[in-house]
Amino acid sequence: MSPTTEPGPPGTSGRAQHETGRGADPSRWWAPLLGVASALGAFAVAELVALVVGSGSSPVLVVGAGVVDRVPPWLKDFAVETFGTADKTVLILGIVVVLALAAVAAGILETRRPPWGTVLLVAVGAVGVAAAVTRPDATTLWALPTVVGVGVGIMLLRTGAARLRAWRSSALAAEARATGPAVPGEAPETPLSARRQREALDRRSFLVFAGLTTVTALVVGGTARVLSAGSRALTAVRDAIRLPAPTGPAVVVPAGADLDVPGITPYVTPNDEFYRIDTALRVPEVDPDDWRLRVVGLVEEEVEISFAELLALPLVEHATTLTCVSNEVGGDLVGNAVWLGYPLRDLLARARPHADADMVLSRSADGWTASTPLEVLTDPGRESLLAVGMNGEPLPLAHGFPVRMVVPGLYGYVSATKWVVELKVTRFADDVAYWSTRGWSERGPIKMSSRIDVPRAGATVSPDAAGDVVVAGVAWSQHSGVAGVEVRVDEGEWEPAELAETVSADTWRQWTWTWSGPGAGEHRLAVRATDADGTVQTSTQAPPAPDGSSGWDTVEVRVA
Ligand SMILES: Nc1nc2c(c(=O)[nH]1)N[C@H]1C(S)=C(S)[C@@H](COP(=O)(O)O)O[C@H]1N2
Ligand SMILES: [Mo]
Repeated sequence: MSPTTEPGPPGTSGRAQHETGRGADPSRWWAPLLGVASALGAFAVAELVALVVGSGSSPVLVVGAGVVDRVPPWLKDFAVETFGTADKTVLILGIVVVLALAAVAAGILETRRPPWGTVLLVAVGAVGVAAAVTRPDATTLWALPTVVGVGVGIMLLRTGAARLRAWRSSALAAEARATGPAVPGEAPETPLSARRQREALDRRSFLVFAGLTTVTALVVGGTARVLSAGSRALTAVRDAIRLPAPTGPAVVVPAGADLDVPGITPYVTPNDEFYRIDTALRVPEVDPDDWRLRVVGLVEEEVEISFAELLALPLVEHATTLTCVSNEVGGDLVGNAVWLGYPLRDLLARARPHADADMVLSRSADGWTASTPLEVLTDPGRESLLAVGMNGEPLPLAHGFPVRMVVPGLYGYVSATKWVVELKVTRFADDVAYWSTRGWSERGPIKMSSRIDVPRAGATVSPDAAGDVVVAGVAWSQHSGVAGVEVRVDEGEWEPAELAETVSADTWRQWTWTWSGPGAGEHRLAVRATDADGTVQTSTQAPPAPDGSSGWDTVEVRVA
């Protein structure tokens, strides 16, 4: 951006410029860039204000969150299918592109047809404010980053546009004098050198302004972003927490839960490898000192507890395999952990739900909701937990710190509320949860499933010295438990696999089967499970929506 180079498209011929007389118009290239510079300024200021107002209030995030909540289910499914867990990044990029186009338009409009650029910025700002104040966790203050940001953006745009127009007219004047008749309204005797000087001054005035705006915006915005990585402070709070030991027996994972098969999914999923699914564009930051859980609705007595009170209650440990309803057959949106928490049935017993209640609508700090059947949560035979610990540590921030729900046997979208802050005892007839209004079933028991981990699909395998190929994987049927797994080669007989140990009926189990003397060439392996009730996993193929995928996992391999 050297102030002495004329920003024109390379290759534009000088003759054509002189003929049309518009070649010297600097606003053609600088007006769009002015729009972008002003937008950068607006965002830098907005980020700065968001630092004070709260980490969730930054304009791009609130607009993104608004989009997440409003996209039609088919588009959401398409995004997840196409981009997987990168869908959030793609969404943010999309918003940035739209905003950049709006900024370019604002720059051109404000230069050519003032005040239409200002009007456009006000309109974009209005969308931002609407998105901010309709966030479930927002206060009216959340409008502030957008309002102040857009205000500053408009000032920059108007100042810049005025300077650009000045430069434009002096550039055109110099150009006209150089190539043809004098400019109307200007004394013909103004020497060309004076006009050139005038143009140079106007050019410098604009370019210095645009350059300073851009550099300042980048520095201020960048600093604000770095400072807003406030989750670092919360990480420190989390690291300082010492969870109490369970009052009941601790979960001891026997060595036999993990088979000695390279490439098999471990029985307990390490926290940093655990799948993450939620609608949050930025992980909600819930300070345990501020955290309260309220039990409200159809109850005899409302209950409210703090984090310290929760930790002081008798906590239990239980291993539960979580599964996402969006998991495809053979997919990896499933993980197993040892959870530490307080039984939800005990908490609900304190609140004494009314007899006509049949559902608990749990709500997170960021306004997401899940509907869980009340009878599942009060079932004495089921360890539904208000969890604070995951595999011996406080919950990771992304997995619901400081407190989440974990319910054996139900898909996450109807049970596993992270950053949970409210339990509303209600009725399915009266309330609907987040995903139930978006094409998913209001109840979501997990479907029995099994997966082949080894060999990988498409692999070429060679039998070992004994002429065998090891086939292995995991199978789950939470709360009933997996009692058997069978494997089939091509369309042959089902052969029983060997099952690893487990610590509860609420977790998956590893399995392995020895494929003896496979013939060379292409083969297709299939797996199916049987639960503790003797039910065999269905072959009927179903997609994830509306209530979970089904069918047998199959992999094609080549024996060489
Ligand atoms: N607050 C909140 N909790 C949530 C969700 C969410 O979007 N927001 N998603 C649910 C879904 S769909 C699943 S599958 C599980 C995933 O939990 P994980 O990310 O710890 O694996 O969280 C559940 N809890
Ligand atoms: Mo999910």
